[in-house]
Amino acid sequence: MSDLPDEDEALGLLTVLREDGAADAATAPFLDDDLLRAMHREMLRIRVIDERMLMRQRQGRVGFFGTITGQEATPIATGFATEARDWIFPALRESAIMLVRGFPLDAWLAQAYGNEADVLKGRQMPSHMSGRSVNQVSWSSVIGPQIPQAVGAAMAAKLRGDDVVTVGFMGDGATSEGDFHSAMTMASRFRAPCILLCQNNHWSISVPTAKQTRSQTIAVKARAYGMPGVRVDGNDILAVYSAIKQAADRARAGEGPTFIESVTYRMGPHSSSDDPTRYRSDEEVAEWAKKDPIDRFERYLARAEVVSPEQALAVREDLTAEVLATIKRVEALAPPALRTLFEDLYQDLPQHHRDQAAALEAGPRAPSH
Ligand SMILES: Cc1ncc(C[n+]2csc(CCOP(=O)(O)OP(=O)(O)O)c2C)c(N)n1
Ligand SMILES: [Mg+2]
Repeated sequence: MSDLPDEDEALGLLTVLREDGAADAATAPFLDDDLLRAMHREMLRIRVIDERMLMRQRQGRVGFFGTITGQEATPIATGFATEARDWIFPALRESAIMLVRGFPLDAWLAQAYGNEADVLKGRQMPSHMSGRSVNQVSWSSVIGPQIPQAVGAAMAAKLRGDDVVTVGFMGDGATSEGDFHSAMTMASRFRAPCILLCQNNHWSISVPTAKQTRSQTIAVKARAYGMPGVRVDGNDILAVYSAIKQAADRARAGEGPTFIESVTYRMGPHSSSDDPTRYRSDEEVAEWAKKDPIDRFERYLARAEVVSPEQALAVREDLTAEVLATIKRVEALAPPALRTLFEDLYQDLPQHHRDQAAALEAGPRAPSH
């Protein structure tokens, strides 16, 4: 255990941005202004998408949508702190990494609508985005399996000598699953080049984290597996960026996995199917609203004279126009063609499927009496 960093990393809270917008010189990463502006833009972009898509869901135009409002810092930092060749194994709130990596917004939104532009042909649960072109697998709707999958992919990369790091995400609820234990054990034992990152947003649907575990922190669990556990302020994008960059460097240098607990808060409902007012207080939500990760970053950007409040507003307006125009385009597309029901399973379609396809093509028959 002697090679593990100070226990404080797992019990404390790595922070860069102070409430007043100043950055802690001891922990701040050196990032150039263009990168800071790009990070800000991406945080705002997913915020705007979430606002607009939740409205679309309420209007009945899309069946399901999961927002990440309040949790933007972790996925956006991941998008910038990892390399394009690294693989992402998300839980439920990391689809925005795809956008940072250049996945087109049209194609991304098409996966929320499951229409003809959806590369998954409407077969996946809506909004469970994935993109082969950007090395990101689908959301894991089942809680936990993506953690050992991320470890397995990292072990494979190591065996093949590929310079690839994998990032396996989970929520706080997922740390109570058996898959968490298997993944942590294997990752550490085989020094897999991966980052296992828990977004502790304080809730697993209606179960608060305090009822999830008696462990002092989630990060400290990593020590028992023999790997560093780092607890970071998940509403502080510069702190999360630092933690992920260091973990990725460690993994690439052959020093094995790192476990990160990113402490944040889910501001919105668990998904569009949830009503959080049934199980948590308005006061708690109001307290966290004051810690909004975008506001916090904007105070820093203004103080550092990188993005003024007026410029931030202009970026938001610009993004709103772009997002609305894209939604309009994607919404106008047709559902996947019916014949796609018969695709991708057989090389040669069996006769009974051909008969069914022909019947479908011919349309409904008049009822026979
Ligand atoms: C194995 C399994 N159990 C239960 C569920 C139902 N479920 C979906 S999301 C969720 C809570 C997940 O909480 P957490 O891991 O903290 O992630 P968060 O939603 O907070 O991001 C549950 C219980 C499921 N999908 N899979
Ligand atoms: Mg949670």
